Parts: sequence; structure tokens; C-alpha cells
Amino acid sequence: MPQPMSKRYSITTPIYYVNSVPHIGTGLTTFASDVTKRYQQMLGKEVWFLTGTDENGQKVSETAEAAGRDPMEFVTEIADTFKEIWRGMDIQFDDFIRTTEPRHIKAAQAFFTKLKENGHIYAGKYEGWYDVSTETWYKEADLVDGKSPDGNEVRWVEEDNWFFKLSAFQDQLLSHIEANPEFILPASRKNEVVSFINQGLRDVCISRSNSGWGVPIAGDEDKVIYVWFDALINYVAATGWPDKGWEDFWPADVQWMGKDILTRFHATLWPAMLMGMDLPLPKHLVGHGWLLMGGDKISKSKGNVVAPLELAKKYAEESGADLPLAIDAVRHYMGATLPFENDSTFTQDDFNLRCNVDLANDLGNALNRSLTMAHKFADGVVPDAEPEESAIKAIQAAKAKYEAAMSGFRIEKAVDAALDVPRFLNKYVDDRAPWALAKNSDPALDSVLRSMLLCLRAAEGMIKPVMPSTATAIAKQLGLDPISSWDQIGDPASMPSGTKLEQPSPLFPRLDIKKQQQNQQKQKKTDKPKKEKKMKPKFEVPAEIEFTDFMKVKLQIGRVLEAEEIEGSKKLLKIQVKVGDEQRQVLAGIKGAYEPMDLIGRQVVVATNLKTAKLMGHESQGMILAADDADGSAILLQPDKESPEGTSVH
Ligand code: ME8
Repeated sequence: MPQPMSKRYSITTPIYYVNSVPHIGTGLTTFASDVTKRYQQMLGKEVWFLTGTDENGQKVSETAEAAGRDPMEFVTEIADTFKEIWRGMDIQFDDFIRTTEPRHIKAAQAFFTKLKENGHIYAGKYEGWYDVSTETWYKEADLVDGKSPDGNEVRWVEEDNWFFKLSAFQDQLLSHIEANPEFILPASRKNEVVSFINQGLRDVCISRSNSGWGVPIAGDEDKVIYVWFDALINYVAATGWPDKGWEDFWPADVQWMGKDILTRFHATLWPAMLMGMDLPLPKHLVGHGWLLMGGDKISKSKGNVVAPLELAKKYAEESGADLPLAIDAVRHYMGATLPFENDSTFTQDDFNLRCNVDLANDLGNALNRSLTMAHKFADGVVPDAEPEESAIKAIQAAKAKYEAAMSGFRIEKAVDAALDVPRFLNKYVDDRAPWALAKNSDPALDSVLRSMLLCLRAAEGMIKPVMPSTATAIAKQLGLDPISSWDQIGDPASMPSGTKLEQPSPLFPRLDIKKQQQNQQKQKKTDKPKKEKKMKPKFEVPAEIEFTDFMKVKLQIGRVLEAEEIEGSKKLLKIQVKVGDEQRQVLAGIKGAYEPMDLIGRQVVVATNLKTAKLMGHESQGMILAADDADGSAILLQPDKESPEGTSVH
């Protein structure tokens, strides 16, 4: 028997103008909505996520005409592109409404008629300025140097029109905002809305003369509904209103948007329209900041758009990551830098850095090290032991931080909370040193390994709303189905003893940022052999040296944290070593003799006061000591027993 419907957790994005295709700016709001959806689903909610396109604007028909295109064909093409790009970005919208669809036209007309019947619409004459690019009315006093406050061209309009009595809702709006402190977020923008309302609301002109494009007003077909009035109605039109069943989808739990359309439209006009219709108000309106580039808002009109899928493809090509994971990298970037109160600035360098630091280093290392050690010390099977208290606590703390962040729609804070887990895990591995426990046959080893794997499992669950493909890939390496519910995170049962683990395989290969900046070219090929030859300078070793000369070399115990191959080099490995409190990058000519994975966790002897050298374009801050075996390959020197990193060697 079908279950009775229940009210969904409803999420909306603005409906986007179809005068340009999606970019990383419009992507931001859509992505924020998608993360909200996925998180709420993990909490067990049934979610409805609506997005769509705003197609009835004067600007749209003018753009189509300028392109010599049939407007309907033109808007359909762009609406399809929106859907395709959102799907490409792994956005799981449940409904996509277009304001040229019959269901929207029917609802918009019914809404207008009902609001008029309720006495909130009257006929009048409009005289004023109109900004076609943002479809906004302005009075003379609003203009700055003859243009809109945003610097757009305006045109004079004189028409008999319909007006909505917005001014009548001033007090009701203010008391709703006051009684519901979380209605408008962030709080700083709520204050802007309150002062905007306090300046006095004017009635709004809600019709335009019908030039053949738009939603005609029932009973007055010479006019179409003003596009903003029409567009806002999409949110209830998509619920099926006025037909039965709309209550399952409305009111929205959260309506996401950029700050540009919060004050005048979503936080003033829209709730007043709903009040006039006796319809419930959305629970939260979130107006996030802008993504800027070179100081300007990213927008089609500024010509500075970055296409999200192109960004992902470029990263996939340059790093070698699989495309679905590269798409997750873009999603991660959007989440981590999501401008809530302030604006944030997109730069390619910042994006690259986030991929390297957050994904390749923090997350990637945690995954590689944990799985490598589980294979090395537990035959690749999750040990039968209780996880340690410190790991459970760290997971619970990160989880609580994530939940608090998401309850205030702070996606950037939630992303940070999720990364707390791999960050903790990397430190935990350094501190608990499983290699030492294994060496000393310490019974704590199994608990430490189980704790590491439980942290990985928790990280998989916590990154899932932002990086769904990555979560699936991690779950696969853990030999399990992906985490589906939020409760599972941190529960030892989510990482059962006896689970057979896969071999680790890196998800986010590190980008060579310097190489990218140098634009790859530069006689790299000719430099390579020369530089590699410099590895072992041929010089005469003197028969005798002074003791004081020998003492000039600072030798210390270090621990290998990471090791990787260097593209194009036959001999070198790039190794990150912990010496005392610092981490150094050292290049060592030991490729072939050692697998990078086998080096992780091993103690080595490092010469730490050699001048920094550059080999194959990579810095080397020291030298790892090794003996030459008979065939010339390396045999690493290692202390006879574990010693604290940084211990000096004589
Ligand atoms: O305003 N940074 O549509 P629109 C952050 N059709 N967010 C950005 C952004 C940027 N650089 N650029 C765009 C409209 N956005 C109307 C909405 S709703 C009933 C009607 C996002 O295509 C942000 O969410 O101009 C902004 O509010 C929205 O795109 C504007 O999209």
C-alpha cells in the first residue's frame, strides 16, 4: 500500500535567467542547495529540491531577438544546458521548473487573480525608470549618474499598470522578521532588510504592457505579469498549487540565493505576496555573498565566467584524477570557500592549493597511510579490537561541529569540520606510531589500526554531501558500501572487524603547482638529464678530513610521512620527512630499491644542514643516508631501535 505523503524538507534555488549558461557563480547557490539536500537525506529526511529557469523577462526576449532566434527555441536550449551542467556537477535536483511551462503560467495567473480578489492589487499609472538587465523598477531619486545603482542602463516607462500594495505589509513583515530571528540569514543581511523596510516600502508595479512574451494577466491580456512577480511564484507553482497536494512541498525549509536578490525581492516582496495570499512563509531565506574574480562579481555581463565543468576537466587533465573525483574537487572548492557573510575571490592558484592541501595531503594521506599500514600490519583485514577513546572523541567533536554548522547553513564551516577527521587521523598516526607498536609487538596495535580505519570511515561519511563520488571511492577501498545515514558516522559497527580492505589507490594526485605556473614548457627536457646527473657529483673523497669538518654535518633521525615518485625521473623519490617538529621535503635517489608506500612510517637518517638544492624542479631540503649495495642500488640506514624524530646522529 502506498505510504501517505508527508511534508518534505523543501529546498529551492533562485530560478536563473536564461540569457547565459551556468557558471561557477550560479553554480554556487545550486551546489549549496545540493549539499543541504544530501545532508538532510543522511539525517533521514525526505527531501524535495527545486531549481529552474526564469524565462519571461524582457531581457530574455531581447537577447533572443538580438541573436536572431525564436525566443522559445532559444530559452529551451539554454534551459536544457542548465539541466545538463547541473547533472554534470552531480546536482540532484528533484524538479526543474521553467516559467514558460503551462503549470507555471496557470499558477501565476491564479495567484494574481486571488491576490486581486483579496484586495491587495489595484490599477494605477506607472511612471518611472526600468532596468532591463536586472528587471528592476527605479524612481528618479534611486538613479546614480542617470544609471541604476548597479551602473546598468535604465529606460523611462509610462504605462497604465497593476500595483501590489506592498506598503500595507510593512508592519507585518517587520514583526515576522523580529519573531523569527533565523528567517533571514546571515544576521548581518537581516539587519539590512530591516533598515530597507524601515525606510518605507512603496507599492510595486506588477505588470508590463504585453509585447508577446510573458504571462498574460487573466482578464487583462494586454498586460503581462511583471517578471519578478511572476518568477517568485515559481516556488509555489512547482508544488502543484493551487491544486491539492501542494502542502507536501510548501513552505520551503530553506530558500538559497545570492545577496543581490535577497533584500528587495525574497525578503520583502515575496513574503508580502505570501501574506496577501494567506500562504505560509518559508522557514529560512539564506542570501550568501558573491564569488568575485579580479575584484568583480563573476557574471556573464562582466565577461569573467568560469564554467564549473571546464574547471573540473582541466584539473582532471593536469592532476590525473578521474573526472567524477575532479568534479568533487570543484564541489569541495565551492563548499570550502562558500562566501556566507562576505564575498570570496576565485583564483586558479587558490583552487589548486585547496586540491593539494585538503584533498591530496589531508584526505589522500590519511587514506593511503591507514590502508597501507592495515595491509602491512594486519594483512589487510580490519582487526577485532575496540577503537581508542581519543579517535571516537575526535570523530564526535567533528560531527557536532558539522551539525552546528549545517543548522546555520554554514557550508564552509561544515567542510572544515569534515576535514578535521583526516587531519586528526594524520596526527593520530604520527603520535600512535603503529610501526613502533608492530615492532614491539604491542597489543595496542590492533586498536590503533581499528581506530584509524574508523576515522577513515567517518571521513567518508562526512565528506559525502559535498563529495559524493569521493565518498563512494573511499568506501570501495574500505571494502564496504558507502555510509548512507548520518548516525553511522563514528559507530564502530560501521567499520566491522573482519572487513577485507582493498589496496590503497590515490584519489587526488598532487598538482605540480610550480610546474603549472611556469607553463610547463621551459627547456625542461634538456634540463632533466643534466640535473639528474648532478645527483651524485663526482668528486674525490679526501683521504683524511678534520674532525671539526665532519662535525659540521648535522645528522638527525627523521620519519617518512609521505613518499611519491617524480614524473620523468628514473631515480628520484620525493619524500616528506618529519625531523623534530618540522617537516622537510627531501629528494632521494632510491627509486627502484624501495616502493614509496613501503617507506611511509620508516625511520631514516637525514643530513639536515645541507643547503637547499633543486633537482628536476623540486626542492630538496637535506639528504637521506643510504649505503650502496653491490649493484649500485640503495640500502637505507635506519636506527637500530625507534628514536624520537630529531635525535641527533654522530
Ligand atoms: O536573479 N557569486 O537570476 P540570475 C555568487 N532570475 N552567486 C552568484 C554569482 C556570483 N558571482 N552570480 C550569480 C535572477 N549568482 C533571477 C532570480 S528567483 C525567483 C529569480 C547566483 O540568473 C546567486 O544565487 O541573475 C544570485 O542570486 C543568482 O545567481 C542570480 O541569478
